[in-house]
Amino acid sequence: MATAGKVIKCRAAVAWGPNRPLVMEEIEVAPPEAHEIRIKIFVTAVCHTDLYFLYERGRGEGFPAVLGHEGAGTVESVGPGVTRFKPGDTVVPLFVSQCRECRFCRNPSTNQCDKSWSSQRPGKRLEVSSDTTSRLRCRGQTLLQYMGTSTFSEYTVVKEIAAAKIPDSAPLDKACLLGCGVTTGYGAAVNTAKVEPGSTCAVFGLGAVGLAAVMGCKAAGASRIFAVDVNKDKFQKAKLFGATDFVNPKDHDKPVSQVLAEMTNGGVDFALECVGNVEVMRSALESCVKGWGVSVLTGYNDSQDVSARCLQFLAGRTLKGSLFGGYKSVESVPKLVSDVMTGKLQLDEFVTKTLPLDQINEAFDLMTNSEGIRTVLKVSTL
Ligand code: CXF
Ligand code: ZN
Repeated sequence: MATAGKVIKCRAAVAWGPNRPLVMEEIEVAPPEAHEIRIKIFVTAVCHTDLYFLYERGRGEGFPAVLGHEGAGTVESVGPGVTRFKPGDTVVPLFVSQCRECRFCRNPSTNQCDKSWSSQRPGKRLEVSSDTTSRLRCRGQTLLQYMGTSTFSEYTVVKEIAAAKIPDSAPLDKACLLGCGVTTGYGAAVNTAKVEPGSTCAVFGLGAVGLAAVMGCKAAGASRIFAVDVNKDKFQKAKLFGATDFVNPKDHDKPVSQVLAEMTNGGVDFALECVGNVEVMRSALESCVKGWGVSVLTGYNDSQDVSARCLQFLAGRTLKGSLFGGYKSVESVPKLVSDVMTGKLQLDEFVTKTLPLDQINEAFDLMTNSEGIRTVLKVSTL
């Protein structure tokens, strides 16, 4: 590649501060350093966590930054010591890495790689990489790399342990969704909750994560899948993905947990929270049946704590969390891409709009207004 070893000037959507629209800028992307790869991004989608960081969290730290963590593209160049990739490889950047060496990678029961962006910043919660590890600059300033990925840019640099190699023939507009939303929801059902055949499930929140969770419950053989959302327009799509029953909390004058308990003779076997709202997290737990009910939270909120009565746990309910659907990222994303390519995982319905990267603020507006599921942004051409 003619660009290898050189700084690349390219276009990116820059977040200069909270509660401000992104600005398309020319940025500089430094060459990858040891064990890093530089990626040309072709497509990226907007996830609710990007929106949360920019507009909902309301805090000033972590800027300026390049957001974005659902992307797909090809390797432009590799840094010293890279063994897993070569220029031209098709990849999905990963916000959860898999080094295969740390205590957590060696334990089959978790995907919490110790070298992940999230583990590198203990106590910092939803943050961006430190300025010494960012390879992005604009107008003389370092741009922080959100979630270690920064896919809202024509080029980005990630650690080689934070990318999955996928077939060149993979449909990239679907593959990028496996960088977060679909994997998070589907895996929360099949890996973390371990939904059982014949069981009853409730999915709270019917965005991309929730719909993927519905899909996961169906794939695991659940007999009834309750789709719960305050927006009735979401039910039609949930039905398409396998939901059998629909509950709008607004239609009832009692707590939704009570409504579900009455419909299931005491509560569901599995509940999945896919909103990121602490009240909904509590409700999901309370919707589980005593004795063995399992509630999994996938949503995120870093300013409010989740609370519940002790008796909920003493009565035998379990509350678990799931990051990236519990999938060990590097080895699992290629398998999920293969499931998309063979038709086992049908993701067409997730892509509700395609726009150029320049119109990224429109994609944020659509998400703010709960319109559609995922907007896929075309960043550059193959
Ligand atoms: C996020 C939630 C906050 C931590 C990183 C992953 N999930 C999806 O975007
Ligand atoms: Zn996400």
